[in-house]
Amino acid sequence: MPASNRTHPRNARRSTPVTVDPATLTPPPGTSPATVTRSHGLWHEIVLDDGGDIVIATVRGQLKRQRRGTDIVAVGDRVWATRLPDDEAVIEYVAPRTRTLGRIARHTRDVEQVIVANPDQVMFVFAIRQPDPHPRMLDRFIILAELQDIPIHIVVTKIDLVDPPGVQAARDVFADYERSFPVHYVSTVTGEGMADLQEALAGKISAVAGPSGVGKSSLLNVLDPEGRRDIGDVSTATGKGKHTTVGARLHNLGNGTFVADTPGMRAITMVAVPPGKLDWSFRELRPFLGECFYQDCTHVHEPDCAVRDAVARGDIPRSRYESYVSLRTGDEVAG
Ligand SMILES: Nc1nc2c(ncn2[C@@H]2O[C@H](COP(=O)(O)OP(=O)(O)OP(=O)(O)O)[C@@H](O)[C@H]2O)c(=O)[nH]1
Ligand SMILES: [Mg+2]
Ligand SMILES: [Zn+2]
Repeated sequence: MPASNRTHPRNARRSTPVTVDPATLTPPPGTSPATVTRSHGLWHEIVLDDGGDIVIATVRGQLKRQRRGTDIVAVGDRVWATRLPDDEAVIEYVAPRTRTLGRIARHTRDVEQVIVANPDQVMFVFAIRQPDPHPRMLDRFIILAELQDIPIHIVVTKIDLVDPPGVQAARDVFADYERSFPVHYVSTVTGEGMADLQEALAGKISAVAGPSGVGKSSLLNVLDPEGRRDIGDVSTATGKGKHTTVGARLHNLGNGTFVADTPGMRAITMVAVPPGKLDWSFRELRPFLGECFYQDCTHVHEPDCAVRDAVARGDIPRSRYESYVSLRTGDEVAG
């Protein structure tokens, strides 16, 4: 929009003009870079790069009109803001996202719900007990991350609860996943595995996601004892946490390490996988795609299927293949 269009007195009063053409968008002069650590609808908590001050920011009205089809500002976003008195600020610019962990819009008119913006990786957290691991749910989480090109780690918590306690018994349950993903076995009670997890998180922005009650907030409390997080009580009759986390939150662990705690995710289990993307989103299948006799092979019943041959040889874990088949033949996946 040319400057001459900004003659309305209301616009003239604005101290920092915002360019409207997204192609030419750059942070307006005089604004300060920051990272969004909490997002609450109309207001956002941001941490300024310079000095690390935490301020509460609203979003410049003009920005709201530019960003459609997605959350305007989400936890993890890089923003540039004008500081106001009283630890307040106005967000003037949001950098394009490298990637997002979100609930995928089913229709083009749907608004994508961003859970965490710009994660370097995602840690999918499941407990070995209380609640029992749910591999089919994990498989759907994995699809979501694969579709959005987010490197995946799996974190198995509460390894103090298996008999005998420790890594070995838990490893048997997640052996198929170890073939394709880094799997970290931890206990916040004994501290086992926590150093290894810390190493995987160092210097990165990680989204931590998983069902309610698996111990996501507990992990954060061990990694950053100064932060105070609500820990749920899974001993209630429903098995659901009482102090369940509400809304994603980015925790600054220092040295460029950020970890986003997210509320227990059941909703993202309903993944709308774009047609043709399902087999690719199971990374174990990728080496064999395009090798089947039929070009449009679904790898469910066709003869001369390279995927089914690989399963028979043990080159693709059978449980992961069965998960693929149930999604391919079920009604939850379109195409
Ligand atoms: N035995 C054992 N219990 C744990 C461990 N980690 C967490 N817990 C317990 O598990 C329960 C749930 O922990 P939270 O950290 O609140 O779980 P959450 O994943 O943040 O749950 P939501 O916020 O509801 O998504 C609490 O009672 C914790 O004390 C662990 O390593 N071992
Ligand atoms: Mg929590
Ligand atoms: Zn096939």
